[in-house]
Amino acid sequence: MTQNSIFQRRLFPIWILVFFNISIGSAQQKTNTPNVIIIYADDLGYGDVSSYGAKKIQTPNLDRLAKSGTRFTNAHSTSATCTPSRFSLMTGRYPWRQQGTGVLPGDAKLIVPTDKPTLPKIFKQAGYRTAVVGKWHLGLGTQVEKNWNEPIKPGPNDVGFDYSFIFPATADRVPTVFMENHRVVGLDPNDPIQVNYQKQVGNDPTGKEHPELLKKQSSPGQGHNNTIVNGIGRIGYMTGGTKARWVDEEVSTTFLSVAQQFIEDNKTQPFFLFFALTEPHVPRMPATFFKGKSDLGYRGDAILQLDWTVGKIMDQLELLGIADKSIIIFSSDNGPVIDDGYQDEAVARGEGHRAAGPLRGGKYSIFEGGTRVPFIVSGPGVNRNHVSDALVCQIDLLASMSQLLGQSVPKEAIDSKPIVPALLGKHEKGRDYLIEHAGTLAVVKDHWKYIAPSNGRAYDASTDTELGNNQQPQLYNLKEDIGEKVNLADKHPKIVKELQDLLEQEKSK
Ligand code: NG6
Ligand code: CA
Repeated sequence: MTQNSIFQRRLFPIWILVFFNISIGSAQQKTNTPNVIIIYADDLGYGDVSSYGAKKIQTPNLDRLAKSGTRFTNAHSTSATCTPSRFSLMTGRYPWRQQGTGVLPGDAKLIVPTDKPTLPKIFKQAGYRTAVVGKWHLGLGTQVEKNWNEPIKPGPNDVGFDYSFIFPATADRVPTVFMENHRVVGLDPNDPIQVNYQKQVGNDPTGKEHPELLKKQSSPGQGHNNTIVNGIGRIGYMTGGTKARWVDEEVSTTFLSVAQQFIEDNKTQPFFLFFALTEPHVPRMPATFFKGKSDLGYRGDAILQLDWTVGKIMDQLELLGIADKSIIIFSSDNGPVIDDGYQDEAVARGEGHRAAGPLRGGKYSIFEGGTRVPFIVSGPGVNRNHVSDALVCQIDLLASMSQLLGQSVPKEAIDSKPIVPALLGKHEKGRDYLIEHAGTLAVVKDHWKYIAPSNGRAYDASTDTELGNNQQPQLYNLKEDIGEKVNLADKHPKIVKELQDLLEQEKSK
């Protein structure tokens, strides 16, 4: 007999019912405020994970996560690069609605509005402690010119995170320092930092002038020849802050230990952690322990390090006895790229490994390889050992977390859909359609994908990527042709028109 029916039949005196009600109420409270950890990889492809079909690399921890939850086959970032995908994850708005949301330099100003709803603010409103640990790449401060030796505001702490431990942009962009809350970590005031993306500052050697100082696995193929830090040429110039500069091999374990400390500190109260990993983005410089472990070069080794990191978080939740109260959402900010501007042997050593799996294109591409990424959800209320084909997007997390926490979806988050049943793997229907973005735009609805005509290049030789641009409309049947090989636009003008209209309607919002 259920507790409800006991109540209905009034078998117990009222005071017992009242008592029961209270305890049921607080139990519900508990399950309605699960901890949420988003683990966000950088440039990890659909085919880089063994549960997604990778054969040449094994990711046992991600596979364990998939087994304990739901693995999505049709999940997306909004965009085929980092900054725009993160922008939409934070705001619930497509990045192409706002100017200046492309890949940012390391000295960019903050692009997330401080006065609008954000994903972490949803959690804060529900009484959670919130943190971001890892790659930020959404800008800092109010302008490009800033003093890195003083607190820099606004930043992550001003858009909803109680605590932040980040690096400002990417591993290949200066400044190569960590920032805790508003400040550079470990900065010696007698050795101030200066950063510039226009011209050289100070006397630090550059990759362009001193290639002999570069490590073999990190010599630049494209760009990446400004200031050298740890034998790696970066994008942008910096000087000073010598003690504050990170050691590349330690970046990942530094983030892990900070993330674990945050989890430990908040084990008795609801928390939201956005754990933004740097793997397998360039420069791939895994901890010594992982070097050579994958047989695929440092890119593969970085993926093993990523997988190990995910396992460490899962183990910690178990040890603390909070795994059954914690939802882990794992995904990647965009698709894979093998050569992203360093000669790190990823191309030669990665032969036979299909980082995008069966998908065409990868990072930078409007083909599915650009935005269709691994996406795994596990935790309380999530269907276990399940594979879902529902169409879901990271942009939906804002609305869905509002839904999960019993809040109304903020009206500003116009592109975010509340799809909790789909995200928990309990319903196979996700969103109705999705706009994908990589310079040009595409619409995916049911099994059809329409790519809007574009004058952009069809192919980028430096990264060996099919960008997917075409001056003609493209239409693909993803059910029969996941590799987007056969353009059916001429055959199905009505479907083309319907999706074009849908795109125009979305653009005019
Ligand atoms: C490109 C960089 C690439 C990477 C990318 C951003 C060169 C030649 N290429 O401009 O290495 O940093 O920007 O990647 O410099 S993302 O994942 O943060 O979007
Ligand atoms: Ca990325």
